[in-house]
Amino acid sequence: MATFKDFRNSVKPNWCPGCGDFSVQAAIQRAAANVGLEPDQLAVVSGIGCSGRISGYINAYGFHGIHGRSLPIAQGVKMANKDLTVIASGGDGDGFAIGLGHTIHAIRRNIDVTYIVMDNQIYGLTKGQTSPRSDVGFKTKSTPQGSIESALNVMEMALTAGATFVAQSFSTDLKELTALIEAGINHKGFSLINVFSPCVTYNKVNTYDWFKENLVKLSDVESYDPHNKMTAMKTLMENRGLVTGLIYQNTEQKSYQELITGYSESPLSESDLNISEDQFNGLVSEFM
Ligand SMILES: Cc1ncc(C[n+]2csc(CCOP(=O)(O)OP(=O)(O)O)c2C)c(N)n1
Ligand code: SF4
Repeated sequence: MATFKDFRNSVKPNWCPGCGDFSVQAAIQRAAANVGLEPDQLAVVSGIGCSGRISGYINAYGFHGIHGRSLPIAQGVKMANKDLTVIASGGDGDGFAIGLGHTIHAIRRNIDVTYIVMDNQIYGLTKGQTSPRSDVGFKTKSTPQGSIESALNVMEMALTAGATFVAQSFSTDLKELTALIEAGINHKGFSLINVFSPCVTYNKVNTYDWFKENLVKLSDVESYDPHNKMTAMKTLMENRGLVTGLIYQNTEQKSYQELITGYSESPLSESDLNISEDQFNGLVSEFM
């Protein structure tokens, strides 16, 4: 049986020392081993951004896609091979700016993909511009006088879009984050896990200390019920979205794969194409 070490490869991450994304990588590797996966049973698909590099740092199938498009690719992978566990990942710019349309529709489609967003409330790779998660007043190179746009409340947005699994964590809390990723993988449907993953180089406001002071752990909230959507929404609104833990889960709703008519029992990727080798090679050469 694989351990988290089997999900390591020889590529050295080039994230800045202290970047929150290191812990997210470790949590994915631990969660994959804890749920009993082998590396060839997992695909990690990512978009573009510092966080997007994560697909290259995990020993599994990996696809480093284009900016904001991890979810269309991840959904295609899942539809082609339903036996693979598919994780999509990227930054808050990737998923909540350019890729927001895909995020909303993947949520309401409830396709069985675990989406892990490394939310540092800034664009890291392009050297520090505001993201849709930046707070009002946040000063960056693109907003030298402070942002005048309000931050997107992504957890509330996910609830209203019909999400069946909504969770949030903090990258230093490896135990909680690993458990949430395990729960997301085991959830039969789309799971959104937003991870506060500080950018130590460009975001000097939302630092590790800032999160420690501001985050509320739902496990500390007496009798919090993650199966009650009204409670989930109220708790988010009362705490400015700054909560960690399993916020909401609906285990009743069927996933896309369970509902789609004629979806094959065996993975499409293993189906016989019923074409000759010459026809196959002709098709492949069209795309080369
Ligand atoms: C279509 C397209 N538009 C813009 C860019 C430039 N770009 C690259 S990464 C990025 C945003 C990075 O921020 P985020 O997604 O939050 O990831 P982080 O680097 O913070 O992990 C942008 C705007 C791009 N690569 N492709
Ligand atoms: S710039 Fe920020 S997000 Fe990018 S690797 Fe460095 S600390 Fe991480």
